This record gives sequence, structure tokens and C-alpha cells, in this order.
Amino acid sequence: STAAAPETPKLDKGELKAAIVRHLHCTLGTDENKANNHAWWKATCAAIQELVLEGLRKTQKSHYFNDTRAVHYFSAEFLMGRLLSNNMHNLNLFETANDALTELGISLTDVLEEEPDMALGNGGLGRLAACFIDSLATMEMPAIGYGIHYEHGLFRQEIKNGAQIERPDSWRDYGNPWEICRPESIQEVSLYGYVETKYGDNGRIQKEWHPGSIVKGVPWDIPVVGYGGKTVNVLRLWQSQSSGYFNWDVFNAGGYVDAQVENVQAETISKVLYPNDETEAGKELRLIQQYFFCACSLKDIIRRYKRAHGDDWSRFTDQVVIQLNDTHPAIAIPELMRILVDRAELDWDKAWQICTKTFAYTNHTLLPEALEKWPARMLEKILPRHLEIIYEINHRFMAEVEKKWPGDNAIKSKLSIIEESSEKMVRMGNLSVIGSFRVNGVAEIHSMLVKKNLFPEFDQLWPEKLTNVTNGITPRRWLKACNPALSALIDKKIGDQWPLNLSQLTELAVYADNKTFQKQFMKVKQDNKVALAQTIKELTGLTVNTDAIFDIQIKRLHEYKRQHLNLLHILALYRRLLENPSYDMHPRVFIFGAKAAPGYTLAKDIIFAINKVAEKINNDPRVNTKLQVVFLPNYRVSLAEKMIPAADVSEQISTAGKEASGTGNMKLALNGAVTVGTLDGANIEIAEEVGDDNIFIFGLTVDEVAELKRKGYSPDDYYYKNAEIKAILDWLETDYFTPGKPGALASVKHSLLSGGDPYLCLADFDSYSAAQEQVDAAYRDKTRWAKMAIMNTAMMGKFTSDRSIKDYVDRVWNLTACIVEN
Ligand code: 26V
Repeated sequence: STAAAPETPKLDKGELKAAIVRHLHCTLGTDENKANNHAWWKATCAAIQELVLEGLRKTQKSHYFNDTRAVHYFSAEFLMGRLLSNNMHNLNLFETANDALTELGISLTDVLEEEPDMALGNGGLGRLAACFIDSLATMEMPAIGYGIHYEHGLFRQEIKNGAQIERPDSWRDYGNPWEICRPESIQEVSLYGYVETKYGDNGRIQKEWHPGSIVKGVPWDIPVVGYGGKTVNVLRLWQSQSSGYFNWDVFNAGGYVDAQVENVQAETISKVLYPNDETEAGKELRLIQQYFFCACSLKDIIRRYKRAHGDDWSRFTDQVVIQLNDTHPAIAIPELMRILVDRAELDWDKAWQICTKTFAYTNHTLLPEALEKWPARMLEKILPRHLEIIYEINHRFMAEVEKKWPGDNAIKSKLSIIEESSEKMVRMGNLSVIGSFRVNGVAEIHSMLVKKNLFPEFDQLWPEKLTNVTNGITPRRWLKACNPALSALIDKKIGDQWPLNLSQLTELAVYADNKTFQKQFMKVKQDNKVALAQTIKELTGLTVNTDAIFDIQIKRLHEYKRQHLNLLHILALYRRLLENPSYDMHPRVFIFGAKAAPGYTLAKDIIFAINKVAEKINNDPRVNTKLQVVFLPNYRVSLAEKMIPAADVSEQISTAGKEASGTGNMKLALNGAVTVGTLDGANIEIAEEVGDDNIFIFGLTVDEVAELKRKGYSPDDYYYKNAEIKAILDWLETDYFTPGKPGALASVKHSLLSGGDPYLCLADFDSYSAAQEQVDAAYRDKTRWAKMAIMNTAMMGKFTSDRSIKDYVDRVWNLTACIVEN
């Protein structure tokens, strides 16, 4: 690893204390006696930010003087969570800050709780981007994240009478201490209008886009501190603002109010994150968001390139590589072509050569409903020149396809960027593959399916292009910071270098059978469970049994992730306990965290069902010493950091072939939770690492799912042949869980029967239930369980995002580290 170990802190306790108090006085205008925790939080951030900005300045100087090649990570989402604790850890100042605040009579834990999560993402894809920029800075790679400065991140979830209510998230209320506005780097972006065809002096056809409106992009920089504090990269987020320029006419004509309306429209672009991670079909604003941040970012990149290289484009691809995080930023491909062909007046072939050496694309899903398509009519209205360019790219590509498969129109219509349906659509996935030099999936099985099922002909055309880079997570946030007790225990056993070289955790394996270490390890887990129980009490009022198995499923709510399969099994246990009060099981607390997209009715119904079943079970004295169910509201990064260290069991139960990778699975296993999972996504690679004895695998495989679907899957068969399944589903339709309101939970039942059970919950039920019985037996053998838990932590080295980034650096980006002098 090229990463540097954290060195002695840049400040001692006295100096940090003085800096915090100085900011309390001079930045916040208050004093030690008046300040509340919020003020202490801001003052502490300001004190830390001084050091961060020093690192940022040195990093930018180094990158500038070394004229480094850099990766530009384009992502519509960055799910950063809180930054203070992370920055303190990465600067090796956490202990110092804790001591400094203690001496000031302040609790660091309480201060950290003041920070709102920066929730500019939906789930896995956005959090992956956040882990990746942490690793890039840690490994001292020249890198910049580009995204959107949403005013409102993912909605705050409240649960009212069991149902999800969405409330706006306002992460910047009262000011965000980390972001720096850079008005000197404002960009302008064009939208709408028409294209004029002209003939240049050389007889060449020239295209000129006459935009209908122009908006400003204002950059806000969030420093990204690497572990060890040497490299500080930036995350640059664009905020939309009215350009004013176009409004003067209206204004002068007395249209002050109309001018304000235009301002509002311009500012709408970066107002809110789309809360769906599946589809937002045909939403004009979503396309404008995508183009807005891509256009701003490309201008920013080109401005920086020109500062060093002027109008000489020949070195552009030596300096710049752009990673497209899914197809959301795919419009950057035609935008770069437009800049090169229309503005720089390069000829098409030269421009295309540059383009296809610049972009690489990561696919994050195979779900057909999540593969982006835009109506050609909409593109024509918003980005008329880009649609022309897309047609030209496609025209030339179709000629290549004709060469490879002469006369094969079926292949042509499949590979075409344009889908010739009743409404012409532009397929952003095809555009991304054609415009990139490398395309990757995010786990071995997912990448295999991308090659075999999603893009098989592209793989034949360009056998080197499609590849795999398995996802990872940053061990700094997801072990060191979130689980200090386990981290301290690990430090004591194997030293403190594991956060930079996670494979060192294998050294713990020799202690897996050691009674003393098992006791210490499980004591940490127990303490973490007690702490989570306290949080559960505060958030829900429920007292949970901390001797029970803590069984956790945390992720977005989706049918394919099958929270309802988990629910069916809970109902089965409930029935078994009612029918046989001495039913032999170790007490278990099932804990959920999940947000549903506001328009995804069935997902919301599943949340409602979980809550109603929870209410009944938790208040039923016949079973509640053995079975409890908790739904924690407003699942988010900072809540994950409290839940993950306390998990005994990790639920990773998606239908095989549907979960591209999963990353929560890695976080839970790293913290000593044992997985109950299907052979899907990264579960397969986790199983390879921990070994079959240390994971509970169940359910149909990808091939068996395909075979069952081919034969014709009928959930009714399971319903009528399996008395337990029938009883559970029928139970859901009564008013047992919703007194006086029979049928209130019926939609869940119907989705599994008349709805066709598209994700095969019933087909996998028995296998799941059997795996859960094995979990129960294993947990009751304390020694066996302790060993399993330890082995999970010990064998997670592969899943550090440093390894993912190294893969990208070596096999996609071709970057070299830039050592920043202190
Ligand atoms: C799609 C859309 C559609 C329009 C509205 C906004 C929006 C936002 C996100 C998405 C893409 C969803 C794809 C996604 O999040 N995939 C997840 O990526 C993780 C990181 O690679 C991976 O671990 C998860 O398995 C995969 O579901």
C-alpha cells in the first residue's frame, strides 16, 4: 500500500483546546458559559477545518506542480454522512479532541451527535462513491469527486401509526462548517433553444447551439481528508443559480416578479435529490440535473487543463480520466464531443478518439426498470445539439456493427443507442458502453451477468472492455470510527496498521479458538448491543433483550432485497411459538432499517406490515421474551454506524442475480456479524473468504432462478402445498395485526400470490427457514459462535475500498500516487 501511516497529531491537547475556544469566541461570537452543544460542534469543526485546509493547500500545490494525471469521479450521489469524527480520525486527532473537550467540560460524543448527516445519496451507489473518495485520498491519488450540491438530501423518515412519512432534509440549516464556496470558479450552462447549421470558410459544416436559457453553476468544495492527513482532495458539488443575464430584459420591462420566477426555476435544478433508486422515468428535471453537473464539471476540468496546456488537446487523455458512476452522468459523453467538435473544431474522429480514452463506466444494476432511457423528444427539447451528436455516434457505431455482423438487423436494433419503440428512446447504458474504454460491474457474479445477459454482443465486439471491480468499504469509518472498542482490541492483538492494510486482520484468525480472545471479542459485541438497545429505547420506547440474537437487515426497501421474506419468517416463528409455547429457540430481536421511495406503494406497505407485526409481537407476553421486532426510523449513515457494531446476524437475502454487490454485507461481517445470505452479489465472495463454516448460505442460485422462471414459476403451488406458508399469508389478511381493519396488510400477501411473487419469496422460504434454524443452533454454542464472529472480522481484508481503488488505479485509471510534502 502506498498510503502513509498517521503520524503524531499536528496539535497537542492544549493547542486544540485553545483553537476550539478561539472559534467559540471569534467565529461563533459566544463563550464557554453560553455555548450549547451545537456551538461547541461548530467551534470544534472550525478548529479541525484549519488543519484540513492547510492539507488541502499543500495537496493542490503538489498536484499543480507535478502536473498530475487525475481521476474525476462523476456521480449524481455522494452519501457522505457526518464528517467531524471521520476528519478527526484521519488527522489522528480523535483522542486529543476527546481529551480537550473533556477538560472543557464537554462530551465529544454529544458534540458529534449535533452534526446533520450529509445525505446526498439514496443508498449503495452513493455510499460507495463516499468510500471511494476516502480511499483515493488515503492512497494519495490525485482525484476529484464531482456531483450536485442538493439543498435537500434524502428525505427524513418518520413513522406515524406504522406508516412512513417523508419530511424534508435540511443538512445545511444554520450553515455547514465544511463547505467552501468558490465563486471564482463559477460556470455557465446552456439549456433548450435550437441548433443552427452554418458553413465555415473551409466549406465545413458548423453547428451552433443557440440556447434558450443559461444557468450558473456555483461550486462548493468539501475537503476529503485521507487517513494520515497528508493528501486532502476535494469533492466539488455544483449549486444552480439564476444567471441573471437573461433576466435583465424582463426586469427592465418591469417584470420584477417574472424575473424572480425564472430565478426560482434555475434554482430548482439543485434543490432536491430524487429519492428513488430504481426509476424516475421521463422526469425532465432529473435529466437537467444530470446535464447541469456534467457540463459544469467538464468546463472545470477543461479550464484546469488549458491553464497548463493551452489549446493543445494532444495531452488531454494523459491528464484526464472520468469515471461515470452508473449512467446518470452519461450525458457527459456527447457534451465532451460537442466541446471538441463544435467549440475546439477538432474533426470527429480525433474528438471521438479523445472521448473514448477519457470515459470509463461502472454499471450498478441489472434491474430493467433501473436502466436509464430518455425520450428522444425530451432530449431534443432540452439539449437539441446533444441529440444530434448521439445520432451521429450511433450512425457510425451501426456501421461497425454491420461490419461485424453483416445484415443482422436483430443485433443492430439491440445494440443501437436508439430504441425504436412507439416513443423513440435513448438508451444511456448503450451510449455509456460505446463511449467508454472500460466498463465494469461491481462483484464477480454481477460482472459475469453484465457480460452474459446485459451486454453480450458488446463483449464480443470489444472483449477487453467489460471487466469486474468488486466493491469495497472504508475500514476507517466502518470499523475504526464506528466500533472503537473492537478497534482497540484489534490494535492490542495485531498493531494499529490494519486500517491501511486490512488484510492484516487475518492475523486474528489464530485467536479464533482462543478462549480469552473469544471472551474479549464477545464482550465488545455485548457492550455494543447494550448501547444499541439504549438507542432503540430512545427512538421507539421499546426495551429489547440484550441476551437475544441481534438480527439486522438494513438497506433500502425493495422487493428484490426481500425484507418481506424476513417478515414471513418472523411470522412463522410467532406461529410456532403460539402453537407450541415451549418451541425451542434462542431469544431473537429482529431489527430493520429501511427507507422506501415515496412513490413505491408496495415498499411502503411492507414497512407498514413490519411495524404492525412488530407492535403485536412486542406486546404479546406469550412470545415477547423470545421474539421482538424493531423498525428503527430514519435509517441513514449515522444510524448504520450505531447498528452495525451491535449485529450478531446480517441479513443479505436478495433473490439470486438481483443485488449487484451489496456493501452493507461487508460492513456487518467486518464488525463480526455472521451472514445469512443467498448466493448473490458480493455474498459469494464473502463466503469464499470466510469459508462455508462461517456463513449461512441458502436459497436458489442464479441458474436455479433462471430455470424455475423458464419452467414457469407459480407461487400458488407453494401456498397450497405448504401449510405454514398458507397460514402465514392468510393471517396477514385478517385483522389480527390491525384490529378492526382486516385486509390492511393484504397487499403484501397479494404481491406474493396473484402478484406472481416476482422475487421468489415463497420458493426460497423453506430453505431460508432451515438456515435460520442453523443460526439458532450455532448461536447457542457460545464457543462456536464466537469463533464464527471472529473469523468474519478476520477474513474481511479483501473488502477494503483501498483494494477496489487499487484495482481501478491499475486496471482502469492508470494513475500514480502523488506524495504531498508536509
Ligand atoms: C437509479 C436512479 C433512477 C432515477 C432516480 C434516481 C436513481 C438513483 C440511483 C439509481 C441507481 C441504483 C443502482 C444502485 O444503487 N445500485 C447499487 O449499487 C451498489 C454499489 O455498487 C451495490 O452495492 C448495490 O448492490 C446496487 O443495488
